Amino acid sequence: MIDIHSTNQLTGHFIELEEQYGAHNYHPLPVVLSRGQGVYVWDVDGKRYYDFLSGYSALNQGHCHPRLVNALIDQAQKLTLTSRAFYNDRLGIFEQFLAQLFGYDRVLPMNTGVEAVETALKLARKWAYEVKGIPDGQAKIVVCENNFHGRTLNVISFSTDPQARNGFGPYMPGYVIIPYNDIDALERALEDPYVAAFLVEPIQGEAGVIVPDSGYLSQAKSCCEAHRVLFIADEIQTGLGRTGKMLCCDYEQVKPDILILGKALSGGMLPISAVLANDEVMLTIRPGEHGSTFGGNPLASRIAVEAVQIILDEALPERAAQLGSYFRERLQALSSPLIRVIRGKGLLNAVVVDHPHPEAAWQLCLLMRDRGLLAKPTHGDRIRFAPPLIITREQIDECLAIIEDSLHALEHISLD
Ligand code: IF1
Repeated sequence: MIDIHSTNQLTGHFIELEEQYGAHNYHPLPVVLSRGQGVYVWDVDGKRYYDFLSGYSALNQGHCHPRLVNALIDQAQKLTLTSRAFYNDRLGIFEQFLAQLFGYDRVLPMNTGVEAVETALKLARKWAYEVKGIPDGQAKIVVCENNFHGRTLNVISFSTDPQARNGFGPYMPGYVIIPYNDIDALERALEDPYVAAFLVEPIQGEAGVIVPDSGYLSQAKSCCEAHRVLFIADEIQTGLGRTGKMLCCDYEQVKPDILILGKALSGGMLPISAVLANDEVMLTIRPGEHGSTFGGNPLASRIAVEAVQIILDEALPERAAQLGSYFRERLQALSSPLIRVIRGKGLLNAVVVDHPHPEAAWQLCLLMRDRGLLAKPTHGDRIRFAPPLIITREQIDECLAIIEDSLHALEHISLD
């Protein structure tokens, strides 16, 4: 329940503005933010919070990283947009940097994550017809139950979440849905010669940070190779250090045929996404067949290079791995009766709240907010804990104290 009246006037004012003039496609936690720096955000009254959502992992580098702010300002004073009708002096540098870092021939830049997913799916279909030889219009893409890959009509066509999907039909055909973390199901699905690709999240984020069994990704990759099916990894959320490696697929030495990046590719500055692939796949799309006004603009290109360079320079994947294990161990050691499970890898973590009241997770988030930590529940009973990767051990300790105190407080309030 949003209790606007218990919050102060300024906060209430901004909440009411959004409620009155904004579409009601979100249900935000009642807190109004006006500043961010590093792991912290401040509300309109100057109260400071730890950000444990990190813009759904777009802020791996922390809020307003000084190097990103400088890159943004510097490039904004020179050139921001050319469209792809002309070349610019930043895009090629960005493409070369990303291609060499991840070991691919080519990069296709887009803006939002879902646009990059759409791009990968278009590439897979084009490859299926031009290279694999699937009859035109017959290509199928295999996806997993409880996937989250974005919100376009095409992508929600293969969602299994009724909230994301229902009421938006008709749906795009050509998708086969199998259970996640089930190699046998994948084997069976790939027996169909019309399958072009398998699209998968290395860890399912929206589903509540579902980490598949060790070996799943590498077996899935082998299975795809055996059937000449493209393995497409959606690393929009898991990539760029979040899970404790540069890519989550690195845990199993899996190199996707198509790699999708987004979110932290800009460190939160603006929407930047990218698709990486080798020539055999990438060159099936020719001039005029795909693109975007803003994709690959010089401002985005400049920021993306800086954002990834920060991840490398500050060794953020290693940091996420160490502090993530530490965080989960300490959280486990609280032995709270209100936490049913703790899941995660690196600093992509979630807990499932164990409480009979359906609003308990929401209440816990309000209690944590009051104590200076911001997190948001999903699917009713799950809360993700995913701070910026620049967080320190001392700050993690402080956050654990806040979480512990909030759990105790929840035990002692009555929900009805
Ligand atoms: C919202 C979730 C996170 C993603 C993966 C593609 C996209 C996303 C693996 C699309 C986006 C965001 C969208 C955001 C909530 C958030 C989310 F809970 F919905 F699943 F992070 F966990 N692939 N995820 O996670 O990227 O087009 O949004 O840039 O409010 O919808 P986008």
